Amino acid sequence: MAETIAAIATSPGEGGIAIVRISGERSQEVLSRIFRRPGKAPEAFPDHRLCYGHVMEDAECIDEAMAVLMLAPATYTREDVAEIQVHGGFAVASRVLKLCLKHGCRLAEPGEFTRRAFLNGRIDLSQAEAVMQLISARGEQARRAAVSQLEGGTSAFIREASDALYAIQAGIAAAIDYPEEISEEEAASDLSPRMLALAQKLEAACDERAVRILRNGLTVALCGRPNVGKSSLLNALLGEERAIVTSLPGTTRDLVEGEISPEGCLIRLIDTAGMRETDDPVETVGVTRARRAAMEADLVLLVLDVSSPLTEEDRVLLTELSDCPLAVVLNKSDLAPAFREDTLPKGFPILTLSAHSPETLSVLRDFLVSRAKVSDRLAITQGRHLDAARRAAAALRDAERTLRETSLDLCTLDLDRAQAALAEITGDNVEETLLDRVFSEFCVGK
Ligand SMILES: Nc1nc2c(ncn2[C@@H]2O[C@H](COP(=O)(O)OP(=O)(O)O)[C@@H](O)[C@H]2O)c(=O)[nH]1
Ligand SMILES: [Mg+2]
Repeated sequence: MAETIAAIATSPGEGGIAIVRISGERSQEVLSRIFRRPGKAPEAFPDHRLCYGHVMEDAECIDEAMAVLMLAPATYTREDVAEIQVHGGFAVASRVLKLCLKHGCRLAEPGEFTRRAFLNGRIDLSQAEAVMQLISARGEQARRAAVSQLEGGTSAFIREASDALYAIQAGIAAAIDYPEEISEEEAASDLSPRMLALAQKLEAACDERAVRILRNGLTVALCGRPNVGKSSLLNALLGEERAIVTSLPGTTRDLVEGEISPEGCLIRLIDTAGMRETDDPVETVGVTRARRAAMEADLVLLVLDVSSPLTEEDRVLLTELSDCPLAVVLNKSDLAPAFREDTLPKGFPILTLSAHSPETLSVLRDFLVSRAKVSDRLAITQGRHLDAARRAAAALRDAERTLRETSLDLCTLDLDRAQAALAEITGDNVEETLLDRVFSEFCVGK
């Protein structure tokens, strides 16, 4: 951390401005060497104030720019930080970065600014990860969850669990140290329910589906036999002609994807090849892909054409897909119906609409939103945390069993394991390798 690091903090490509960020002890010195303010001495740079000037390499002007020096500790990394705002575009920003490197900065690794914020104690590990989650958030719902984690939502939940665990560990230690005052039975009858309650609380916070939806959105596969209107429905939901629609069966042969975000909930729609027996080799691959998409989806919409009688293919699909999270869409409601809704098997939602009448789509949109919404009060919103919390809960259950069946002494090992798993989430005493893994997923400049 003794090194001063630099990176382009804005995304590559053309934009209004690009920001080159520097962090470390030499930030002020580097800034004063490369940034000139008209009529001002280079060393008299004010703290936390945006200044106008020019980025200079010797006598050459690289760009007209704004710069700010922020002295520690009130900075992102808690080190001295300098940021130079230049005109957006790769040529200018990379030239300024090169200039910083020439003056002794080292190119920052992915996530290194945030890693320093963590190592300097400004945020814990789950908050550091929230930064990246926030950057990659697609949709309002994912943004809200990331901000809540950044504000310490996950940390508070985990620290509370960790405190409860410390209290249990203290109870065990007291029983071991004072066997004449606290019998093993007394200790077990007091502590065993507390271990189970804590395990349960952690397990309840582990909502795998919610975590997946926050990360990827709700994945919805549009399935059905050919010509029922799957592609028309995709296009109608997207509001654009994404997939090819014709009256010929077998038009869609590959997966066609699109995204919508009604009410801030990201929904990934996947249109598939109509499922049928076919000799066409291309279509066969398409049908295999369609099946896989259905198996992997969070929700399968089985589209039926209400204007023609149910076919054997429809019935087979109804059975075949009944193991998936399924809803049936009765499409082409603008035409005269050829069968009645109550003749369908029971056990899944049925939505009637027409891909040709946009005003009928709101039922489907509302239904998708209801499936894509996750609780506002999720304590755990990331896969890594979910895995660690599950391990902590499992270790607590082991400890409880050991306490009942074996001995006080041995259960301390399980409790230590539980505590270590919780510490992985907040990043207390974690190993370098874990940090490397977490921060390698960051972008450079953050
Ligand atoms: N009348 C009517 N025709 C529709 C509707 N949806 C689709 N179609 C027609 O049905 C045919 C097949 O549509 P398509 O979207 O390609 O079906 P897919 O094979 O399931 O993807 C096309 O001629 C569409 O115009 C609808 O809601 N009402
Ligand atoms: Mg199609």
